[in-house]
Amino acid sequence: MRQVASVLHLDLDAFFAAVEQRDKPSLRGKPVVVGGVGGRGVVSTASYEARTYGVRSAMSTREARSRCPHAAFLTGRFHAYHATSRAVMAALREVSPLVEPLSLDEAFVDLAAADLPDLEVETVRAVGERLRARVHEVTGGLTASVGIGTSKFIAKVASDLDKPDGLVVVPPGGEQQLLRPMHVTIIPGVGPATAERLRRAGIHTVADLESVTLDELVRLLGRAHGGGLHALARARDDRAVEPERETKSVSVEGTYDTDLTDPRLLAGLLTRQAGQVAERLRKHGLSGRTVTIKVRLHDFTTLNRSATLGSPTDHAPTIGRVARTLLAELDTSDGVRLLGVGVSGLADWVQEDLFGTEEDDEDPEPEVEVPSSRRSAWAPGMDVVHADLGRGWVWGSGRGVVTVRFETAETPAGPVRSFDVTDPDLAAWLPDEEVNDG
Ligand code: DCP
Ligand code: MG
Repeated sequence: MRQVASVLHLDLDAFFAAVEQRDKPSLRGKPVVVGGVGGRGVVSTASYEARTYGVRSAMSTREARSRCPHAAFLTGRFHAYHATSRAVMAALREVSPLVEPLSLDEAFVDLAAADLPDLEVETVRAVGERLRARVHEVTGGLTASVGIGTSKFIAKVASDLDKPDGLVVVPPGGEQQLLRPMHVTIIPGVGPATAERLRRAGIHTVADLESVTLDELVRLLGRAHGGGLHALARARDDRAVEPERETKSVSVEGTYDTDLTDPRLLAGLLTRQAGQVAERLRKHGLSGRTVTIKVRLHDFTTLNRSATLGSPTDHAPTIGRVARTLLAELDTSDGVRLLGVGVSGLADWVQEDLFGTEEDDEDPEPEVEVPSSRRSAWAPGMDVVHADLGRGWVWGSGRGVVTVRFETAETPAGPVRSFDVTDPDLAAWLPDEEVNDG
């Protein structure tokens, strides 16, 4: 725990839903639910308007529909979330070089490494307010909640206190007063199992926990965990803000309209993507040691698996082989919606192969044909472009008809038009793919 409140935590409000409301003006101020829209779908997040009806992250979409039938139910647009996240992280790095992203919408910033005259409460509060305004600006209108305190623990607790669109500074010395009435699950590392064990010992609040001796806690939870909780109950947290080393990567991914289940098709897609990754690596004179696959399952769960090679490669067959091996270890029997291959840990040179030439492939590249049901699977929320009417998004589809609302972040709420699902003038819209960070 520091003597000054110099750890800042920022978390965007209703992140995916806020991006959707930004890009779909007709949904601003309305209930929006983002997640799996199919029968087995799960809610990723809900706008604050939808939360007043009791819709929550991780709830089944079926339950969300019954609680808030008039909400817009949208599938996710990860390209937009990634681009927005990059803009936010860049804004944070303008303040301090020490930024530790925790997820797409959340990061710690070490204000001790910022160029500030002092770290008094009023000074850091002003930084927090400026940062919130800057995030609003660079994201085209998203709001963020900020917490500032003497440790990561306190900063993170604080950012949640006045959500959404809030700022809370916990002054040095005010930590325990803040924590004492809170439930023990506020402490990082106290999950349901630990909370249950504590409950059985009569420990509910942080104040209860504080009154328990170290020996007692170690007896209850073991040395490491017990010792950690004893310290955190007293707001003692010395974890440093650790900026991620920038890990550049080259990746290719594809999203599919239907759940792909055929293992040969999936392996074929990975092989083709590995070839595209290798081509880009060579074009940029790069090679990397870590091969990653990304798999989004039917229920919206996204899995990343990676393997690190002994030396950097830009060799398509090698990348493909590793990617297929990684995929074989996952259960994809219920279907895959997104598949991607990336190479990271990049070096701008390729290791000479000291053990002779690499074989230029054992298995010939398989022909892959993704069963395209584009014509019948316009997912609600997805970006489209019409030959005459320009850009818009899928409002809904069924019975051979797809309805599109023509609007973007830069336009007012736009008109709705319906088309035959096979209309050749209508196409899915995606931003150009590039070499991307992380
Ligand atoms: N997310 C998800 N599945 C979950 C939880 C979150 O896909 N079970 C995604 C959607 C969220 C984003 O991660 O928009 C950020 O998660 P947060 O927990 O920060 O939630 P929000 O930003 O949506 O809301 P809040 O205003 O509470 O921060
Ligand atoms: Mg958030």
